[in-house]
Amino acid sequence: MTTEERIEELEEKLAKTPKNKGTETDLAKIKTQISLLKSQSAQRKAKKTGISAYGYSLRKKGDATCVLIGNPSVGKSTLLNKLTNAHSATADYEFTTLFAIQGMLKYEGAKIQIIDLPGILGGAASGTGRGKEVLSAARNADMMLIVADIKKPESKEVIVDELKKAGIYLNKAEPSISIKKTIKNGILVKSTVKQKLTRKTIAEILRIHKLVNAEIILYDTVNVEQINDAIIGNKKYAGAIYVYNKTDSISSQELLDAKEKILKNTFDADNHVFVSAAKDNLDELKSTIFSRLKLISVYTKKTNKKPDLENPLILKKGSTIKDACFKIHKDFASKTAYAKVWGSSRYPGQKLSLKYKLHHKDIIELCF
Ligand SMILES: Nc1nc2c(ncn2[C@@H]2O[C@H](COP(=O)(O)OP(=O)(O)OP(=O)(O)O)[C@@H](O)[C@H]2O)c(=O)[nH]1
Ligand SMILES: [Mg+2]
Repeated sequence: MTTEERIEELEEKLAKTPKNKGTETDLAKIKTQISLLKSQSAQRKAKKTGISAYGYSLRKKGDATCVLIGNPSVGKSTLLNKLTNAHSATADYEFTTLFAIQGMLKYEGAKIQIIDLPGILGGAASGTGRGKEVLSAARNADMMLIVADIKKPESKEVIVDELKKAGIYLNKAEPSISIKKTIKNGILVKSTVKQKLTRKTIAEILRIHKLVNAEIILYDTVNVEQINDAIIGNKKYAGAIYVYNKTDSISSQELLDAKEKILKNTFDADNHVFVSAAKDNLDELKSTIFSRLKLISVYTKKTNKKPDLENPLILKKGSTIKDACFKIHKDFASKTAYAKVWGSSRYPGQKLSLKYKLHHKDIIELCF
């Protein structure tokens, strides 16, 4: 029996098993066996075909990396050229871009690397065109800019689906799960929150992965799939912005109707941006990219000097004064006693400890 046949057999078994509390462990076992077989088969295929992101992936640079991904001819290269200093060839025929091309978007002092990828079609994840290589390059990015033509908005779903098949989850928080192999005592299940799955079921899942002695700590309420993902470790969580391009090619009434239809059933309207790469200045898209990457700019100043507004420190939202010190120089954190903060502090120049969480556009003066 081939792996594919075995997966099919297990999927049939899963469909036939009644879903209730009494069958929870059995269902979890079948799901886990399917996950395991699928990941083994994917690994084997990747080895055989030598799939790599060669020619499609570029080294990460700057404060964060975004990729432009979508069907051919939706305007990805036009967007890259407009957002950055890059010159990626654009043309009105499909598959104009054949390799990854990069540019740097400078916004609020941040340098955001944008990578233009070749267009992909439905079926990319299972090997249509150069789809697999493109999806594999997309995995490295912090954020996906999923581009669709406003006249074919449903093509966004095709791309989301392909990314999902390639193991990339969009705009979802990664559940916090820690798994450690131990030397003895079997399987220990710990949880800081209430779980729907029983300890017995969770332990069975680990056993199928051939973990005999291990400790699993769950910091979130999780399902079988999430535990499997954490053990297999081949899933990627990334942010996504859905960019509907070529708004100039339809009338303003058609645009209103299209927006209403697209946003009607979404929970995350903030992640949808409507642009004309040909006509707009793309300010809204730039600010959405910056805010969804959860970056903040923090300015530094020296004693009795004005702050340096030209070269802010770019930090992840939630960063502390200590993180800011590290970004300047790795030795700075141990040398700094406290910092004076202007902006989010209670009063200008308030002295705050290294644990203080900074906000966008704060000004700091490090004191030794
Ligand atoms: N009307 C209009 N045309 C656009 C817009 N953006 C891009 N185009 C045109 O659409 C065609 C395709 O644009 P590209 O930027 O090459 O598209 P792409 O997504 O990079 O295509 P591939 O590299 O083939 O995947 C070109 O003729 C562009 O001039 C837009 O906002 N409005
Ligand atoms: Mg292109």
